[in-house]
Amino acid sequence: MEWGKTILSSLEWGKSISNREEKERVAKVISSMVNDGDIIGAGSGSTAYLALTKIAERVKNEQLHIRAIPTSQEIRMTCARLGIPVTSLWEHKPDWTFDGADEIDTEHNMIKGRGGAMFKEKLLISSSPRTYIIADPSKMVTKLGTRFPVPIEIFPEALTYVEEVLRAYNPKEIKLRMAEGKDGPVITENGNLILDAWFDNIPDNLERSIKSITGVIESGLFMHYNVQIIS
Ligand code: ABF
Repeated sequence: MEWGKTILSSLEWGKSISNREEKERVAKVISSMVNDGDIIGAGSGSTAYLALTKIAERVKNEQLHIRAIPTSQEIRMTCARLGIPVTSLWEHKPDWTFDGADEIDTEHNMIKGRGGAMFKEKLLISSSPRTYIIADPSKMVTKLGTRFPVPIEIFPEALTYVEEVLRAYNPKEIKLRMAEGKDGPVITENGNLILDAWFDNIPDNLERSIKSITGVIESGLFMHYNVQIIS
């Protein structure tokens, strides 16, 4: 088998991306921001995927030397397939990060984590001096929690305890995220479970309150982060 002519190189992802035109547009804006030598935090999801493909075109055409820090294994594989070298937070601080989102309110608070990678996404956004959130207009909401629950990554054996404590914050519903087409829960890249919690109201301190529960690794609530929205 010739290295480079493998299953990885033949994969064609992103064929069924919704709102593709809008996502391509914001992806293009991100690729235009890349400078030679940049260390870039690379977010997950289809919009981030499209941004990476556009960045890869510039890297190839303009012989740019950049490195990406991926927020998920899927994006790490995408980088490998597209020929974008990767590094890690052990070795480099990102110059900037781009990522997608599920919901963004008028104050730029966000719900992320539909793909289950919110822990690493939050780590990269927190480590970056600048973050751009690329979102097609369908992601803008007047109130967080309208269309998506708050995802919460938890240590597996903490399931019952975390659920009990979470109930004190009056969620409408809490569900264990199940793997599509399987009779089992989603297991994150970190070996954990995800609880999806629906709230009528998401006060400013909910992110901190959830994070303070023993057994919670991270939530997909991003309240008052220093992000610039590209929509
Ligand atoms: C990541 O990808 C997640 O935090 C968010 O859940 C998702 C958005 O995906 P898409 O760009 O496909 O809508 O950013």
